[in-house]
Amino acid sequence: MHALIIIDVQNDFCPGGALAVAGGDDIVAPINAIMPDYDAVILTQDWHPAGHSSFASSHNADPMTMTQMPYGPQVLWPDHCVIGTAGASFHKDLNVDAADLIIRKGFNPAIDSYSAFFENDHTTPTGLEGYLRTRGITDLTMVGLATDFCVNYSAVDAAKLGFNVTVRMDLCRAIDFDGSLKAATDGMKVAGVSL
Ligand code: VGL
Ligand code: ZN
Repeated sequence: MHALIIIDVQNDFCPGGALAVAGGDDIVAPINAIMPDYDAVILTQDWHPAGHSSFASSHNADPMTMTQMPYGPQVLWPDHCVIGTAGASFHKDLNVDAADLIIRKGFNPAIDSYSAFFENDHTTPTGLEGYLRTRGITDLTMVGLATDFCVNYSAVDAAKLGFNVTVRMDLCRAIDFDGSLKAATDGMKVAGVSL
């Protein structure tokens, strides 16, 4: 059984959004087109309470600077994907109706969650692993935003958990902050992810 996991195709990560990824909206139509090819379609949704600890505004810091959290280094982002806002909604053209499951992440105020499987402490699970295993899913194809953050962390965690993981780089777009795209690509290869 093979699932398509569509990471964070939300307005704030598309052009015009708070944390816009260049070309983020280019991937929407081709992602819709491949949905019927999979046994399951899963969407993830970045979903932060106002004042989230990953927001630069919560630290009186500039966006795109680093801070130290109890769980390790953390990029401080512009406020984005705040629960219930238009920025947190899926891109209007994404075929949300085709999804079997929508998994939200990042709602714990104290911990960011790039990965669809674990929060950034690398131990708090989102529950997605159990969902996939109980549905007999062994193979995952990942697409979405952003290549170097949420797609990367999700793909590496999935590979570590023993899933066969493919990332469709043509259906992802990157933030590419401070060499993050190269680091992510290298890290995914080392983890055994097919790119
Ligand atoms: C993401 C930064 C902060 C992502 C989410 O979806 O890649 N990046 N929150
Ligand atoms: Zn976020």
